[in-house]
Amino acid sequence: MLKKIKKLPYTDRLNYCVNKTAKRLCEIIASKQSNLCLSADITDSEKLLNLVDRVGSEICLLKTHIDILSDFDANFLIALKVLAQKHTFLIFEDRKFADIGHTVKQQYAGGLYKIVEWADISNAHTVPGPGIIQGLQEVGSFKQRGLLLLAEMSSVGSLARGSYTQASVKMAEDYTDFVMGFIAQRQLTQNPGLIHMTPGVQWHQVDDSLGQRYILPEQAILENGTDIIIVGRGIYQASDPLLEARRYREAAWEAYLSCC
Ligand code: S5P
Repeated sequence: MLKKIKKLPYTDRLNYCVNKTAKRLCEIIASKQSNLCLSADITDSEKLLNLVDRVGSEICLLKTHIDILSDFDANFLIALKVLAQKHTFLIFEDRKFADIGHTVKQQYAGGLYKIVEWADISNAHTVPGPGIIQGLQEVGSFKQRGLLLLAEMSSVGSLARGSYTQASVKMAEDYTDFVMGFIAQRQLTQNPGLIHMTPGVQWHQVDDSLGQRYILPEQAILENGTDIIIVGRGIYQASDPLLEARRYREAAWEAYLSCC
């Protein structure tokens, strides 16, 4: 018998969110009835923009890996922002910062990508300790950005588990004005103001050849209690990405509603 985790509707959850981006995300989720994040791991900017325009109606959040684009230029970001407005979704740059505060601050604000200028959300490993949050916050809170902590990973043999995961939860709870939630495989805290996002979600495969492990959308939400599913290859490699995105959105939304 499946043990369901109880959830509040997103319209109520936003009242518990301290971080402004988390609140905004809850509003978008509720109005679009979508707790689906597309992981658009595409290396050609035109193909990426076409994909996002096609499936934008289905997603609350778009996750990018800006450094895999082979033809990056600033116009790409302008076009991406136009699509984010057109379809009403937020942008999450999956940068996975992992250095000391002083260094990540420069990586977040500067370099080629100037992530803080355009990404509503980014994420960080907790391995360096709370200094990484403090460094990113010095840049990000000024623009009311949100940070996700990688408390767990989807891949086989991940070291992010047990006391590491627990310490990451404590770190999030100490910085709720900037940290808006987690990348994790399951719900880690009862605090409804922190949002859990789960990658490694797919219907058609259980793994890939490089350690990725997949669970089903229903499993992620009903059994594991996550809030948002992150789907990449399951959508952009489908013969009809829009249809497939719609199926993931509907499944994830129904699953979430049944927990409320
Ligand atoms: O634990 C993790 C954390 C992340 S952010 N496992 C992951 O797979 N990811 C990211 O989610 C990964 O970098 C990739 O962009 C996406 C999963 O893509 P898919 O094609 O396997 O769905």
